[in-house]
Amino acid sequence: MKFYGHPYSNASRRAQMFCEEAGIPYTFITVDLMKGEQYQPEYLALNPNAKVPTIDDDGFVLWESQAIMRYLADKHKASKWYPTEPKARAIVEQWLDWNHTRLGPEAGKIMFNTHFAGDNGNSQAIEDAKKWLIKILPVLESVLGRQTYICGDQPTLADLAVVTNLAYLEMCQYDLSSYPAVTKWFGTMKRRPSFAKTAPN
Ligand SMILES: N[C@@H](CCC(=O)N[C@@H](CS)C(=O)NCC(=O)O)C(=O)O
Repeated sequence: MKFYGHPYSNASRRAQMFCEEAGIPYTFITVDLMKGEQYQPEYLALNPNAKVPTIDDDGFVLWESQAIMRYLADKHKASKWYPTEPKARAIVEQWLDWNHTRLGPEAGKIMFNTHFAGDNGNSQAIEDAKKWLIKILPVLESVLGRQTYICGDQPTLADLAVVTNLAYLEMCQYDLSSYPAVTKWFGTMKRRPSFAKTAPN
């Protein structure tokens, strides 16, 4: 399987982390976002959004990091990571959607305006995102105060997806000290070999 990604992309990282966790073989192909390789016609033919990640699984092309995770988990029968029982699966879906629609956009804004935008970084956008995070992170704190992982006592796709956004916040020196349960879980997730293996170098 060809895996098109970029080391600093949190979206790329979450799907790559899952490949590592599930032992799915892949060849990582760097799409150099800084050089604009995502706009090359060959890449746009795979992913018209000009974003990473994208996979080419023996001719089956798929983009959107969390869709990639779901597809690979189903294909490789990784039900530990993506349960098949309807209620257990629905909870994983709930948190994946939460990650994509609530946490991800704010973490992305902070990361983009701190590290990627250079002199064009928008400090107001960072402040606005921080205001949203004050509403969003307590939701995570609450669930992790009751159980070890986001969906229960075992990590699932939701933990892999969410941890990549926490990693973005950490890269921006975001202070998590008001969230002890999140901090503890983040430490646990960071000790997984898949986290080190996919770290930007
Ligand atoms: N919702 C998409 C987001 C993908 C995305 O935004 N990727 C970023 C890197 S994190 C990207 O490729 N950006 C390149 C650009 O905007 O030019 C997913 O989860 O795969």
